[in-house]
Amino acid sequence: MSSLEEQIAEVEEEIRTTSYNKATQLHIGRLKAKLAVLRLERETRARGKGGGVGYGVRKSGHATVGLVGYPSVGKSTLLNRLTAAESETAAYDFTTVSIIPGMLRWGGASIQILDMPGLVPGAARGRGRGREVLSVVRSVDLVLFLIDPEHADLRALIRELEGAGVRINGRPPRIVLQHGDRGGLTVSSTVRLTHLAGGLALPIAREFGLHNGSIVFREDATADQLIDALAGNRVYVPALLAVNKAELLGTEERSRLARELRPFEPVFVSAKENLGLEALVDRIGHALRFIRIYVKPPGRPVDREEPVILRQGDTIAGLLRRLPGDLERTFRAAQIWGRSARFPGQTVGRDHPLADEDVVTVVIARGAARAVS
Ligand SMILES: Nc1nc2c(ncn2[C@@H]2O[C@H](COP(=O)(O)OP(=O)(O)OP(=O)(O)O)[C@@H](O)[C@H]2O)c(=O)[nH]1
Ligand SMILES: [Mg+2]
Repeated sequence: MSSLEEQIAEVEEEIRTTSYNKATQLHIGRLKAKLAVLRLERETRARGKGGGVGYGVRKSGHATVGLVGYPSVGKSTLLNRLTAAESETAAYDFTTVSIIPGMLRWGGASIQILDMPGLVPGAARGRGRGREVLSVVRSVDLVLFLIDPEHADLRALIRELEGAGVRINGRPPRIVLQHGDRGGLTVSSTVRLTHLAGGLALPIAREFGLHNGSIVFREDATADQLIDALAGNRVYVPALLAVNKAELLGTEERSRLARELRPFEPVFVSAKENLGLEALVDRIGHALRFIRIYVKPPGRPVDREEPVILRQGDTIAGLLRRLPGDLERTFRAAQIWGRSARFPGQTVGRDHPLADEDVVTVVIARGAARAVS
């Protein structure tokens, strides 16, 4: 074990064994910050070694889903059922040793599913193919956790992702940080702070080397949230949960598992017996929040046959990237009809967020060749 690993293990151990109360609050906050800084250092070193770079898979389709679970829960069997992929499956652990992509159609959208090596505790330290899996997880649009009745410890899986800076089903904390050169550190808030009242934020910020500047809380954040804001490299990924090998479960066992797994609402499936897969695909499709955009070329009717598939939150800029021609350069404005329009035919710019079934006409700069045809 390198000394960095030892330091990480020591701090983890101290956090685990210190009981949390008013008197230890400050100490624990500082320890958590220290741990986060050490983990960042580990990431930086790992990147320096170039580990896992060749592991990258080309993303394709309209969205990418990563299959995450312990070894042998049936990830590859599921991928093979859902797509035309042929990922090796076997009754022993670590059958899959690289990232295997498959493609799934849902409505008009194509969804890329990535089968991955099984995740084991200690993945963030580089156990198994952990580091590579975690780096892929950071880039997917949705995580599909797969567990089975014998490997049902979802919490430990989530902790593993959290240790690598992945936040499941969360959103970034509403904290605004500003670095300065001098004058010390000021903390202010637009709401009443209960978790970090009484200057608790300062020692945490110092662990990250933030000594000058300001922290503005726009929500009653916890120490963990402040640490996330300070670390700055967190990714926020939505996730679904499926329980495989469900043909082995009776009704009672299912309800017990479902209770334990709250707030997740697991989909029970059997990849082997082909059960529950349609429901699972529907959940995946909905979770990805696709929207359909119809293009109306200037002076011509709307093309209702082939919508452009985007995702909720995407803007005109995202649409331009999907259309043929050099629209990103020649774009002048867009006209829109539909739910995102304040009035029919509203003129909007690149930053305008689109809604499902909007109709869009792209207006290009005069003199530029007509690109939308
Ligand atoms: N009973 C039952 N067994 C299944 C089911 N799905 C997969 N299996 C079996 O579980 C074993 C492991 O399946 P894999 O698909 O290789 O599992 P994996 O999660 O990809 O495993 P790793 O690649 O090693 O991480 C195989 O023997 C499968 O036949 C299922 O729905 N029910
Ligand atoms: Mg596999």
